[in-house]
Amino acid sequence: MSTCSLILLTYNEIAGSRALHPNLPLSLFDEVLVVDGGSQDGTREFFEGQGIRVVGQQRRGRGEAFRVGARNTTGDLLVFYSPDGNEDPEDLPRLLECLRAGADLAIASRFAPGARNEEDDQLFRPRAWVNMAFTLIANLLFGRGVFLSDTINGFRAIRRPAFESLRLDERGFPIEYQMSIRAMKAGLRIVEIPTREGDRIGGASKAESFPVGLGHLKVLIREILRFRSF
Ligand SMILES: Nc1nc2c(ncn2[C@@H]2O[C@H](COP(=O)(O)OP(=O)(O)O)[C@@H](O)[C@H]2O)c(=O)[nH]1
Ligand SMILES: [Mg+2]
Repeated sequence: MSTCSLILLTYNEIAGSRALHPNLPLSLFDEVLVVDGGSQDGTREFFEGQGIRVVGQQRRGRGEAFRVGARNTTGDLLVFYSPDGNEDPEDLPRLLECLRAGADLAIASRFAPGARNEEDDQLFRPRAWVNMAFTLIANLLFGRGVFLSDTINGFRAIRRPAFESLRLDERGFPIEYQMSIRAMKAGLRIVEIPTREGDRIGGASKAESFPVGLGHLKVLIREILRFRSF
């Protein structure tokens, strides 16, 4: 059977890490690794205290963290999880099942039927709308018959050979968008599961809307200019 690695992505995420660690189904994984972006709030020490291996980053950014995670693990299946409260640990086995059933990339979608995103109880949902617009454009330009509802959520699992074949080079948050677009271009088998996005448990988001939105736009333009290659 294929081996699987759980990769936790953290940057000053102590409150969420403490609260969610007991709920993580660690026994499902052959290996668990924390990639830490330079936390100063004890996140790193917390996980080390739990006997979990932690690696740091030489270069900053969440995109870089994905690559550091892949490089420092050996599993055939890679599952990325961010312990900030947004991602439901109960989805972890479901993402794994998708890969075991043959998907190359499995995404926890905040916009699929039955899903919830953090702005759902608001009338004004700027973040959701911008996300959905980027996803719509990606589908229209790069889709291969399957309509994805969330190309941007970072809660996802991917086969290692697929991850490597996409040659992702984005440094920051838009790594997930780049991964989804390139996976569509490459004709990979992409599956979504509906997820219920929880509220952030503590600390602050590191994703500032404006620069991160601009970063997504840059990824999109670059992938358009490269047409079907990357
Ligand atoms: N390793 C690493 N993790 C990061 C970095 N930036 C953000 N994260 C983590 O990625 C997850 C998502 O970040 P967050 O700021 O909540 O983004 P949002 O959910 O889009 O608001 C959290 O667990 C962060 O701690 C980084 O540069 N390196
Ligand atoms: Mg978050």
